[in-house]
Amino acid sequence: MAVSTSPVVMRSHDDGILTLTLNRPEVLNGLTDEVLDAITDGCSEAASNDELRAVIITGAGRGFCSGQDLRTDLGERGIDVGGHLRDHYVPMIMAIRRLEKPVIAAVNGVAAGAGMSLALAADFRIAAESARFVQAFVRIGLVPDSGSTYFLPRLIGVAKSLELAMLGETVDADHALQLGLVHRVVPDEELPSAARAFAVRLTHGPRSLGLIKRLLTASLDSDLASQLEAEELAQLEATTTDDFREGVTAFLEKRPASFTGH
Ligand code: LHQ
Repeated sequence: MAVSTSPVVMRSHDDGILTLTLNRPEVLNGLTDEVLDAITDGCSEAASNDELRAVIITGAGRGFCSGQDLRTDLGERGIDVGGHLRDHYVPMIMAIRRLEKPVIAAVNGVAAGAGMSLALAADFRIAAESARFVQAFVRIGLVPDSGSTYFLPRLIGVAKSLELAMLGETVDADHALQLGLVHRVVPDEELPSAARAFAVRLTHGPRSLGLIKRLLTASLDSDLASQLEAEELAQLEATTTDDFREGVTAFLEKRPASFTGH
């Protein structure tokens, strides 16, 4: 297992999985530019390294991510908040969505503000029983950012999204499961192994997993005709992969397929 440690995000890769662990537990993994850029860099590494086939994002300590670190000077007037969002938050969210490999948020504790947006940007959310989700923005007089206004209504509908965003109430893990915000809820101590088992399963998947992510991501903003066209192109691409050949051969030979991600 290769492990490299930075002060704010720990990176480890093992068995085709890149794990990014936000590592500022004293502020429940509040986001700074350095943290945001480290997550973006992690996604770039996952995109360029063929051996990596899934990414897990999680938090050290009792929090997943408390959103923007409010101890920085962002509250002061005159600070270029727009530039800050554009230069650090947007690249991180786009890197997660553009990465044609599955990204799993292992939500180990509170996910607040842009920390909740980060979890929503992932493809899968596995939550510990003690996980909580808070659209904390309104509590400090802000609007949801980092994609929350995009992902939330698509995941849970406009009515529930308005409620969460306007009331800023805390949603616990079971409620999040009921709402469809998370895929699984597991006991706290089982979260790392559950997230890992989920990721391992995906690392055995074919190259078409990335194409499926591309298509479903595109479908959120497109019409039927465009989507049918995108499916055709992606299917053409899928038929050129080694994994497609292996899938058909394995079917005909009545054995499980062994995919390489190519
Ligand atoms: C924190 C934080 C934090 C610093 C806990 N910062 N220290 C906005 C602005 C502009 C551009 C970019 O984008 C954004 C996006 C955003 O994300 S805005 C939303 C920012 N986040 C929040 O407003 C959440 C603030 N935190 C909280 O509401 C609570 O801490 C939550 C609900 C997350 C957890 O509550 P508790 O479990 O009761 O923990 P706690 O409040 O006691 O926090 C533990 C420590 O962490 C504490 O420090 P201390 O020294 O007293 O032990 C907090 O001050 C610190 N902390 N969040 N975001």
